Amino acid sequence: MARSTSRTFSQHPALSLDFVKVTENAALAASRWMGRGERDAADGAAVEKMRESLAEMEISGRIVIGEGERDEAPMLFIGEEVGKGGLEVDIAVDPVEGTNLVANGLPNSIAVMAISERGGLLHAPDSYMKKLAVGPKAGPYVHIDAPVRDNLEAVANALEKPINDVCVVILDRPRHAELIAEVRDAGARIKLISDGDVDSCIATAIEATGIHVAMGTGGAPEGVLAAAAIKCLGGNFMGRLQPRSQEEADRAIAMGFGDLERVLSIDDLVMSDNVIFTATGITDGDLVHGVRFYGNQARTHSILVHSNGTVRFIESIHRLSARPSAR
Ligand code: VTB
Repeated sequence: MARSTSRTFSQHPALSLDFVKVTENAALAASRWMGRGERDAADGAAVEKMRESLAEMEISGRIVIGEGERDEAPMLFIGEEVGKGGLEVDIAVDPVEGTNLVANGLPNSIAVMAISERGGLLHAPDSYMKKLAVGPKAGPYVHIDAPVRDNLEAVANALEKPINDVCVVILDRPRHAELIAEVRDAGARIKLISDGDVDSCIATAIEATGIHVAMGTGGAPEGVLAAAAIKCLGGNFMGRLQPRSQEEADRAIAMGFGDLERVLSIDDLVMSDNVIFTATGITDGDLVHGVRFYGNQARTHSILVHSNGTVRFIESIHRLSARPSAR
């Protein structure tokens, strides 16, 4: 029977575990493609499983961040309705965050999903976003428009560390040459990543990952996904759209972004206080382990964060003989 739509997530604790199954299934499917050099196949497999799993859920879900527009994406397109009916939710997905990482067997690829009540997640255009992510302690002391050195000093102070213990994650792209030079000049450490900034942004908000700041420009939809988790974790995330072309700028304006220069706070990106975020590792990463196959089983590792402040790391063992479709 469909659940009442007037309830919230907190009244449906079991639902959040169902969401984990969705990213687990996507990660299991994508992991079969690890290192095979076929990013689209990895993505396709994960998308299909994610959609199948969402279809089983007692939700009236609407995809607000997905695989693209209806005409370019056969599944999990923006606006697609998912679920059997029930709690009305908006859903942001990235079935494989880091398709190149999976294709090359590199770390930090995850299957990701954020869920909120209707209207709770910014409909980010498929464009770039300048990002700044930090954890709860440093959260109040940084600003995306502050000089890099000031932000890093503020983080070091908040964490009671010397600046040369602070680790900043940056996507390894030519567009970040100046940023990298500024971070080095300030004396902080850098971890350059080839892809997958959602994982790194979230890692800033979890102690003992060894990652304290994420900076630079990456995908805007990925920014909303990361912000959803960071909001639940009490950290801070700020963004600013960075369209790559006039066409992208026009599109953003058509989607309702009046002022493209505007700083997007975590509450602009994630308007709801009622959010669930889940990610399952495909390859090993800073947040979670990747899928490991052994015997006739696969082990997945996921993170589930809830806006009530609970963070769960979930290790699941899947008997593959009982899951023919995951083979
Ligand atoms: C960004 C980043 C993602 O792809 O979207 C990047 O946010 C694409 O950037 O995490 P480039 O156009 O510079 O390659 C990811 O790394 C993976 O989706």
